[in-house]
Amino acid sequence: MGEPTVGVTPPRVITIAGTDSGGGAGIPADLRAFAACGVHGCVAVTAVTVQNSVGVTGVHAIPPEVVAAQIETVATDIGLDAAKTGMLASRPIIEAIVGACDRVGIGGSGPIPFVIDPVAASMHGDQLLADEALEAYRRLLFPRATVITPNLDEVRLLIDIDVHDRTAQYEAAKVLHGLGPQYVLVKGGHLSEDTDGCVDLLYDGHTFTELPGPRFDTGNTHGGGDSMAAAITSGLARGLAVPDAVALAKRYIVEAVRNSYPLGAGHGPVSPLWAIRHWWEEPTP
Ligand code: PXL
Repeated sequence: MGEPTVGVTPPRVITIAGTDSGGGAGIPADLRAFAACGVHGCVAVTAVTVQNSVGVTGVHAIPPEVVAAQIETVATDIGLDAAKTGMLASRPIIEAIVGACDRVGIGGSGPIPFVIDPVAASMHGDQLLADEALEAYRRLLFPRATVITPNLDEVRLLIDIDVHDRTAQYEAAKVLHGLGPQYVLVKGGHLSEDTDGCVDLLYDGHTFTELPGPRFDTGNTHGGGDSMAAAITSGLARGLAVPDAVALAKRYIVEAVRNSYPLGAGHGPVSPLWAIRHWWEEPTP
């Protein structure tokens, strides 16, 4: 262990994302992952979702200028070492985010690393993004991204490639990299025919890196993608290079899924705070 860090400001990050009233995905997941990874998490809310473990019954978007103002207000006072996006809801919100990010140096040629998790739908298939906003992801956000982290459903929506095997996963990574991000992480969690476990694929335009991991037989993976992108963001805020931040996040998310739990009648969440289980499982002295 190093020196205690009491009173020292931790790395600062922001999630630009939607709420989840069921507490499993979106901002609740991001903030738990940030806490687990030892960074200070700020928030720009894009939408309020009405949902439980069974599904999403309402989506209420925040005015675009309010989303932009949250980002700028935080960046100009607290400061930011990395940023991530989750559910962005609509094209006008994406356009407002791009303006704010350009003004404060998030992504693109700015100094603040930018993780784009292109959230399009919940694991129940409920739509979290307007159809016309996909084009804004490709044209406005991906060229500014340090790393993008699509799952295979998002790959299909974004570039119309149906990934059923590793070869197609490689092809998807190449096509997505052509849209401008520095790194692409094509997550393999939805490749259920994969007998090798759960292999995520990182590509920087030159080198492919496979990140293998176990596959757990659980329906309780709500918030898994969010937590992983939040862990990558935390690693980047700590100054890690992208491949190291992604490798750390992979180890982190495997444990979060291993510790997932049932909740309600539908899909339960992963456990972004698995690492501090000893706090509540061991008796207080
Ligand atoms: O896990 C993707 C996601 C992100 N953000 C919000 C969500 C979900 C999935 O349901 O509800 C708000």
